[in-house]
Amino acid sequence: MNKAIEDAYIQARELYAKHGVDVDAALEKLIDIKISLHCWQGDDVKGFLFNDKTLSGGIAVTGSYPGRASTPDELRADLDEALSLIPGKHKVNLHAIYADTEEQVDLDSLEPRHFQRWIDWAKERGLGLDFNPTLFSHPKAEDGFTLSHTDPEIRKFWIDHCKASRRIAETFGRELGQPCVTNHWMPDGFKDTPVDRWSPRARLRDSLDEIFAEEIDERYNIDAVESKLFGIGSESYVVGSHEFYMGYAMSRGKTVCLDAGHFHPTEVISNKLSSILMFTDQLLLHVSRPVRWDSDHVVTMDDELLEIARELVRGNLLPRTHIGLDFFDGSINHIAAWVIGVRNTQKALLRALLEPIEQLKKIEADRDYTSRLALVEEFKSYPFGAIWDYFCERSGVPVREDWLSKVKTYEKEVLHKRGQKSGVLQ
Ligand code: RNT
Ligand code: ZN
Repeated sequence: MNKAIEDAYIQARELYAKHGVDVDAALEKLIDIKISLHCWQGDDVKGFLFNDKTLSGGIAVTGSYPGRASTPDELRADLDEALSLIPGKHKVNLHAIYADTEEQVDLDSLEPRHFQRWIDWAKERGLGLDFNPTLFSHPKAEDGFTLSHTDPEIRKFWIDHCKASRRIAETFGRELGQPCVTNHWMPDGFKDTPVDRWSPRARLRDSLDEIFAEEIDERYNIDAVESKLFGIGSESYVVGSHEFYMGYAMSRGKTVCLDAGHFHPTEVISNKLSSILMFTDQLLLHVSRPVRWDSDHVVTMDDELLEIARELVRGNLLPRTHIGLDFFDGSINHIAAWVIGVRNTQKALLRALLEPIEQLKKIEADRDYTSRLALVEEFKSYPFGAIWDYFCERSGVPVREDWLSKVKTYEKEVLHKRGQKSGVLQ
């Protein structure tokens, strides 16, 4: 243990202790919080299953930073690199198009064996896996509708895909000894104002009911449904809106997924956590950062991230919340994007864990709003950085920005060679 880091930690710990905050206990909690790293940041949401890797579904990646992963082995190597720079044991979130197989298989026929190499890789490392059916970037999703399509044949294809996905997820959960969260998101919606808002929603409800009718062991698979306000090409109407999925999840015992970028520009998800978890067992978060719209920027330590973390800690909601990241930035190093996003999420959680919550709650109950504001503001500049550095050092990962030079070295030694191999910037 580096002496300067340890000394700074001991000093900081004393400051927190004055307010009754047990820093060591906070670190014990932090080390147990799993973040799900979304594989799709590693390759600009292209996947491996099809030759035509044009991204559709109203989501977009901009940038052509060289060296993105273009094979499952490359993606796993990049994830290994990212995970070596992040404290703790985490999960990896796969999309169906990331199947690792030489077979020509369509989405409705995917089986657990097509993901065996992912399972083996995760098992070796003690990682969990999460899963997503991919209801976009496919000819059968070309006109912007999938599970709510007017054509029963097309609906059936996507229903079969989602059923196949849940079986794959169940296998992940059973094999890895920790539940897999399967998130259902689809782009269905209209660019312009619809005449009939009802029928697509009724069809989506029925398709989902058919998918979930198949018994899947809940110890291994947790089903989540993700709402959205609008997407590119679905600006006027999204079938799976927030109200739709709130109702669906509540009535069917499913898990709501809140994506930070899927609401009105000034609407925040932090204020929704205590309401939803008041009435449901679990929640899935897609931690993302909208910039003016659902732009899926890399997560930074902004006010909303801090507020999400505070809500989870103050309400003791962490045991019932699955935290996943969801952003895709092709303009910077793909691995750095993961590391920045995860480390920020962990830092925000640490800051929340270091607040004197009981003291603040009492002050608020006593209506001493002056002290509430004063203390919350003072706590913003308490030396959480010293605690974070100690946590990183103790966890055997780079302290502060030291991780960046590792990513730069990896870029030079591994990623640049990929670019050269194909002769183009990918
Ligand atoms: C899209 C949703 C969804 C996707 C991933 C790739 O708006 O946020 O979660 O980002 O499935
Ligand atoms: Zn999302």
